[in-house]
Amino acid sequence: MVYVLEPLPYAYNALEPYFDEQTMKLHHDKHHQTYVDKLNAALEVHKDLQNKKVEDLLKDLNKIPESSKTAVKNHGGGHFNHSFWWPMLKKDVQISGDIQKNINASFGNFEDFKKKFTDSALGLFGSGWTWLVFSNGKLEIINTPNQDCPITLGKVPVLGVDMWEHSMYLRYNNRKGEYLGAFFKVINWDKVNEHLKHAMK
Ligand code: MN3
Repeated sequence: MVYVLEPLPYAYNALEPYFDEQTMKLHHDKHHQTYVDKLNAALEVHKDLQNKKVEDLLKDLNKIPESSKTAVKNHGGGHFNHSFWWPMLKKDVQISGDIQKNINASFGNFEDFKKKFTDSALGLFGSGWTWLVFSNGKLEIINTPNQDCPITLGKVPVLGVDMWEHSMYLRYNNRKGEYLGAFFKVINWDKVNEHLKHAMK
C-alpha cells in the first residue's frame, strides 16, 4: 500500500475570510503532499510496514527500524496531523453536545478554555501543534513540537491547531493571536464531537 493524500473535503476558499484560499491550496497540495511523499519514500525499504495505518505506525515508534524512525515520526506525523486537520475545519458550526459538556467540566467555561488553549499555542516555541486531547479519562491541553503526534504519547487528539508558519503567514504574518482568533471561527465542533466519542470508548 502506498499512502495517499485525500482531496480537501471542501473548496479551497470555503474558509474565507478566516483561512485564505492561497494558504489552503499551498498547505494541502504542497505541504501535506510532501509529508505523504516522504513517508512513502521512508517506507520503500520496509514493505511490511506499508500495510499499517499511519496511526498504528505512530502509536509505537519503537517498532520502526532505527534508520526510518525519524522519517516516520516527522512525515507520518505530518500526514496524520494534516489528515486530522482538514475535516476538523468548517465555518458556522456551533459547539454542542458532549464536547461542550466536557469542556465546561474540565475548564469551567468555554471562554476560560479558549484562553487557556490560545495561551498554550502562543507559548509554543518554533513550529508545532497545540492540542486538546483525551487522556486518562479527561480533557487536557498539550503542545507538541514539529509534527509530533499525541498518539505517540498515548493521548487521543480531539482538537488541534497547526502552529507552523505555513498555516498562517500569507494572511496573518507573525500575528499568531489573530490567526488563533480566526481558527476559533472555523472549528467543526461536529467533527470534534466524533473524535471525543471515539476517544471515550
Ligand atoms: Mn501544516
